[in-house]
Amino acid sequence: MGLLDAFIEWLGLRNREASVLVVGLDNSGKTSLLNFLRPCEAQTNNIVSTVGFNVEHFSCRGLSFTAFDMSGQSRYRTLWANYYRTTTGIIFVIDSSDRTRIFVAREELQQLLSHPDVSKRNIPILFFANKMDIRDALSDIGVSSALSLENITNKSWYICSSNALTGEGVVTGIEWLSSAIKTSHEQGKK
Ligand SMILES: Nc1nc2c(ncn2[C@@H]2O[C@H](COP(=O)(O)OP(=O)(O)OP(=O)(O)O)[C@@H](O)[C@H]2O)c(=O)[nH]1
Ligand SMILES: [Mg+2]
Repeated sequence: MGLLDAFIEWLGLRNREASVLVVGLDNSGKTSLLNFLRPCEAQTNNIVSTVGFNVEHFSCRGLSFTAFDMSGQSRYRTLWANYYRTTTGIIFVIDSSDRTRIFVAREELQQLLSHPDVSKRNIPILFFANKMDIRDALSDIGVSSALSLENITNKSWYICSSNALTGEGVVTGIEWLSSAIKTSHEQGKK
């Protein structure tokens, strides 16, 4: 590393990169959350259910994110595992108003956590308890308890209520993920 590179690194000015996998059941709001993170002029009102996956880019706190927005439809969920090995962070989105399917979300989460490419790595996981605006939606504590998040002891994780339509909670969550990924990069260097 040259002197200038070392100085830029020391100042924390380098825009480092992160690859994140965005998963959760269909209709939970994954694409809507990522739409909110686009520049205003690139946001769309016409969001349709994702087929396969889409790739999105955004930045937060000096970190450039490449986000793989996976389809949550059951026939595409097997695609998620293809990205576990290379991902530096996971965003798991839950529709907090869908009390019936929260148990399906729980099963998908258990499968993700027990996958060999995830189970032994300290990949930070950000949970969005989305659709907080809907009456009778579960709180972040309710979602956390339904998914038994307290059992995740070997990874950094954080849960945040969100409204993907107004953006409430979205930046708070992404800022946490940026810090957690930077910390895991630093630990990886040691
Ligand atoms: N009220 C409310 N509706 C939301 C919110 N987030 C997303 N939606 C709506 O939920 C529906 C599904 O949103 P998507 O972003 O397509 O969900 P997805 O998780 O990407 O779904 P798949 O691509 O099928 O996996 C859309 O009609 C959104 O407008 C939210 O926070 N509140
Ligand atoms: Mg989608």
